[in-house]
Amino acid sequence: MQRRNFLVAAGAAFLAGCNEIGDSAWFGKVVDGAQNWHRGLHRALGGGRITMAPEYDRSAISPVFRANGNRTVDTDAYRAAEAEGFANWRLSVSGLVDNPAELSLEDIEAMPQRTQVTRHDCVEGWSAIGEWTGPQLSTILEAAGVQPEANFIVFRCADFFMRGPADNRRQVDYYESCDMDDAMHPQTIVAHQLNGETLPVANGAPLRMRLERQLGYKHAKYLTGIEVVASLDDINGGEGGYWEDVAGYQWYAGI
Ligand SMILES: Nc1nc2c(c(=O)[nH]1)N[C@H]1C(S)=C(S)[C@@H](COP(=O)(O)O)O[C@H]1N2
Ligand SMILES: [Mo]
Repeated sequence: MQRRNFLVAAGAAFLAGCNEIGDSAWFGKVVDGAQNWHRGLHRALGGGRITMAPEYDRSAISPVFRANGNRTVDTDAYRAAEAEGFANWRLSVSGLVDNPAELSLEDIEAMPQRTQVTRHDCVEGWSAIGEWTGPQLSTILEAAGVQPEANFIVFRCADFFMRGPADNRRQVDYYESCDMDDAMHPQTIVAHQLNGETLPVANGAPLRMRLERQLGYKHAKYLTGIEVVASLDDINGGEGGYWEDVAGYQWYAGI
């Protein structure tokens, strides 16, 4: 992955040479930290256009969409929610918004929907193509009225991993985040269907994120909340995601 990111960045640097990378103010901003450098150059590949993840024909859909990480949520509350078909599941929209909300699945299904057939790439070395359906995150954020200080969206999840030595096990919640560019990207959706069916529990029922330009671990499953924040510093471990906090994964996992 490291090498791939490097190649993407190197390719972008090359292409950007024909563009406006010489502009010192813009370049200064982009090279402000290695991660921002990668992120800026990844975006520069599109020459200012929105870069879209490839979309496929339905015939390319994988016969089985593998599940990875947590395949269910080990709490009584989740088991009860599953038993009632997630009828009372709520997605909270909170933080730096004018109109905080608690959205039901009905609310989410009543919004304009996007369906996309995309390839999911996991860092562990497998990929699968699936068709995802749900409202664009931008629709939800526009309705919520994002305030000007907003810089990131935090995705809260119902699940967790137990970590630490046997005598000091602690529950560490899964979460993820993205910047406003990815949040407003047309392919960033809150999915409630996989391959035309209700999202299976193993794949994050009843709601999971799809952030198609980034690696698998960014696509938060068992979504309970969308939180609009100015900084990630005070959120959980401060690195912007579960794997980023516990294992040093890159926050910007562009592919
Ligand atoms: N809440 C939550 N989201 C998660 C995970 C998880 O364990 N919990 N695993 C991540 C990883 S590493 C991958 S590859 C994908 C797997 O999605 P899938 O189970 O639908 O294949 O979900 C991501 N999102
Ligand atoms: Mo993954």
